[in-house]
Amino acid sequence: MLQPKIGILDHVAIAVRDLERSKKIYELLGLEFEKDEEIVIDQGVKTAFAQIDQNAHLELVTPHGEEEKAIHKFLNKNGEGIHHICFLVENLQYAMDNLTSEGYRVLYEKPQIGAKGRLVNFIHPKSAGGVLIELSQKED
Ligand code: CMX
Repeated sequence: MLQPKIGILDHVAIAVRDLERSKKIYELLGLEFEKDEEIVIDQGVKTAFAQIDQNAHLELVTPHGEEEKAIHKFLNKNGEGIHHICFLVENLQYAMDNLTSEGYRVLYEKPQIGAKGRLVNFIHPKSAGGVLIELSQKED
């Protein structure tokens, strides 16, 4: 199978307890956060994005809602810190099939709707050297 086109870093996500408080250090370092924060219901998170360069962003991500989702669990276990990295792919289903056929553990059977309404999926950290990797389908 041909290699999927993976390689453009879209964002590094940091799990935080308080978005506003956590923005400050990055603003002092010159990053500017998008005015609108986004709630991603399916993931139980609220996010704030800041552009770093043409492709890459910093994402601050915090729990939203009552349900105990992945980000709650991560914060309870590890405290604040780097949560995942996200790469853009041309075709998410293709990338998922390719990774699965190579023995990697992709979390969802079907692409999910993530931040910015993009199709996303994740590679389990236990099959990716301890790093949670998100794949996000590039917008046209
Ligand atoms: N980075 C690295 N390792 C992680 C991790 C992370 N973010 N989250 C969990 N782990 C590790 C745990 O520490 C644990 O390791 P040990 O067994 O050595 O203690 C192991 O993975 C646990 O795996 P698990 O029992 O399968 O499941 P968890 O309940 O801890 O959930 C995961 C892990 C990846 C399945 C879950 O976090 C998930 O579904 N993530 C995808 C969705 C997501 O992260 N959403 C939030 C962000 C959304 C957004 O930004 O839009």
